[in-house]
Amino acid sequence: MKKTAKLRQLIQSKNLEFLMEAHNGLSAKIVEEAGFKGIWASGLTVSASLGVRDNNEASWTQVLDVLEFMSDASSLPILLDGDTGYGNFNNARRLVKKLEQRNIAGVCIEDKLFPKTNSFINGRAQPLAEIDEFCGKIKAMKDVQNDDDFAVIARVEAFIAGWDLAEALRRAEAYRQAGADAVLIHSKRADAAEIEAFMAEWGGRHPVVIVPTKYFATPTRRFAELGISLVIWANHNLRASIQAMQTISRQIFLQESIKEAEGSVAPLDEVFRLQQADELQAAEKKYLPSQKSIRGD
Ligand code: SPV
Ligand code: MG
Repeated sequence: MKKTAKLRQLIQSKNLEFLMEAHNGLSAKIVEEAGFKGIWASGLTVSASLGVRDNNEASWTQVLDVLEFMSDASSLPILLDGDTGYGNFNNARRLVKKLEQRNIAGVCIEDKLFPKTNSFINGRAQPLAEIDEFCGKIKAMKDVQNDDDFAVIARVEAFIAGWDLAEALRRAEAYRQAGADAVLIHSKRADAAEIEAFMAEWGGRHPVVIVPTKYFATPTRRFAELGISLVIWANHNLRASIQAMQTISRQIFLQESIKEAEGSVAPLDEVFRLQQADELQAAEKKYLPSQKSIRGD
């Protein structure tokens, strides 16, 4: 099945479905092996793994390069966190073209201004895009896609920017009418109160996606009861790897030895397995001339 069709199935499924964060080819493969059905290419974690901030410091073509490795490494559909679409409608529709060329299944864009700031950073109050302008962007993206199954998800940042439920609903409905395949309603509260209020009024009129990073204690079954379609676990692979790398780097620095570390890191064979080193060895047997014929005896 095409990756785009797989993502569409997840969005439209009657069951609660999940996307897991990945930020490079290796983590994409690990997400697939864990059993997930789809990948969230997080703006926060791709930028962090590149050593830059989640403020569009990595250019969109640099993000595309990372996505290409992720797409090659996994058969799972990838939903790109496309921030604001990296500009206006024209930049966003060009993004869609390039994503389709790289077999990326969909993109989520948020109604903020370029360059964006992460939703959880309490800097200056984050200004939102004009509704009409954002709707034009969604329409342009939907108009340019070649594959009908490619998904454009519209992320509502109204709660993040301090607006009320009425504004969140107004925006979500406008984005639905503009052609978005789902809406992502975001909240930075420690509980799911805003999500609950939104779902009560939304009335199941279109698929809803959430990112419960801050309201992590809410039981997952509650999301199913509310009628959420898709939950994104948005950053745990990056956060797990940061902790693991900090611990091992400190340990090796202090011990000036790797003897103690050996037992607490993945064996080298596991690295080779994840890289499918076996496949290359088999291919070499098939495609390279044998040593015998090279020696000519
Ligand atoms: C991301 O993973 O980059 C997101 C989700 O956009 S959040 O960090 O919650 O804004
Ligand atoms: Mg992001």
